[in-house]
Amino acid sequence: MTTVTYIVPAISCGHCIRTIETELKDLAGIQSVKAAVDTKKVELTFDAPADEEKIKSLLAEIEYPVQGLIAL
Ligand SMILES: [Cu+2]
Repeated sequence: MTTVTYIVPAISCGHCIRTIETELKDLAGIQSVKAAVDTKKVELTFDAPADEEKIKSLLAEIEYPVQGLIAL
């Protein structure tokens, strides 16, 4: 299992959080998603077949592009 934390500056309210969490949970392999308005971060855990490329393209498609990765 892999854990990543992304910076997603477009997060601005609870609706953004719900959209991001709902869309990402539909992606095969995603184990958990936690998005936060105050920090504009999305923390994810995933296994194959999900990978960072798929996650980032999905977020870009729904207008929440990833700006950076917070190294653990
Ligand atoms: Cu919003």
